[in-house]
Amino acid sequence: MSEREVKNLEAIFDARIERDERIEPKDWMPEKYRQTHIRQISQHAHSEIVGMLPEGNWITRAPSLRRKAALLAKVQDEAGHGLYLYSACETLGITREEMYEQLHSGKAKYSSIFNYPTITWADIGAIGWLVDGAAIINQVALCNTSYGPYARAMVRICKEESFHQRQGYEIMLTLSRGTEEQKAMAQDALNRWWWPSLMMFGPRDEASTHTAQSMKWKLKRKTNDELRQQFIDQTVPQADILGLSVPDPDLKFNPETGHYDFGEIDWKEFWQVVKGHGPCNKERMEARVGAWERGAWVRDAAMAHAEKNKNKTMAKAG
Ligand code: BYC
Repeated sequence: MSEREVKNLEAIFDARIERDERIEPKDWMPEKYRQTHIRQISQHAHSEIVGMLPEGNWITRAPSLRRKAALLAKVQDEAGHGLYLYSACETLGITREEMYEQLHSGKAKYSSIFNYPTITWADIGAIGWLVDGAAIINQVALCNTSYGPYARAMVRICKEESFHQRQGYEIMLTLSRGTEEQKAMAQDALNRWWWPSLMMFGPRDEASTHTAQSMKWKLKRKTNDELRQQFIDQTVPQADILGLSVPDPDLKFNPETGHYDFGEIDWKEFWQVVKGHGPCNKERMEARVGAWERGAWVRDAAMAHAEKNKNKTMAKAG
């Protein structure tokens, strides 16, 4: 294709984005748009799958049958979200195996939040309330993203995610209205999950490599800082209802801006975790790579079965 033809196609593409039209898999798109989407959607899928691990840790120890059933369903939903997202990403021309390889080799990232340990049952409440709460704020904005398969996956995921957030909040409510010990457990979980939850939204806008371009392509509808502020404004009043205190001495409602001012995030910790040196990075990767290796015989058997069926069908037809 000549340079002029590419320029023409780019102009048509930009105009479609401007008109808020959805881009579909067979449409022409700039190579950088495709690559950026592969990066973000696959990392999102990996986050869902790795995100099953900290919660999976509590399935056998949930305090009642009701709690266990709800947690099992939540973790299963997360596997489903991962699958929708891997499928959406495959429409951009990358295979599932390539995506797994990128995760297992450390080339692809996944959300920093899943590199923290789940020490007590209250952590399951805090994850639902804060982590799913942060995820919804990010994902509601993504329901309007410009790439069709990603936007449609997000609509479905958000519906399930809002249920996850409520089940987490209900755990926190029960604990915070329970014994002194239970309330202390809930406060401790909030203390440990608050700052990592704020980090989920990514670096400050001025330090974000991709935000400016992703906003132009309408992949991102809001910036990292805008979403983080929205999360804080929404969550602080919820902590008040629980009677728990947010571990930030600088947190204060600012009547002039109508938003909460908040303290400085420990960006050194954020980048340490992103680069693979968080408390559980090694453990999470070992779990994923181990599952892939242990599952080799299942994949081989499925392929052999498919091959056998294909031969049978061909023999019948022939
Ligand atoms: N953790 O230029 P930036 C869930 C990386 S799962 C790790 O701002 P971007 C759930 C970033 O990738 C929810 N890395 O990037 C599941 C980039 O590095 P690369 C997961 C991070 O993409 C189970 C570099 O830092 N949600 O809900 O414009 C149980 C510079 O950042 C993080 C999604 O994935 C981080 N927190 O913006 C419970 C949402 N932040 O790629 C719940 C979809 C940044 O150049 N993703 N980095 O090597 C997004 O919305 C965007 O990708 C982000 C980052 C806002 C996360």
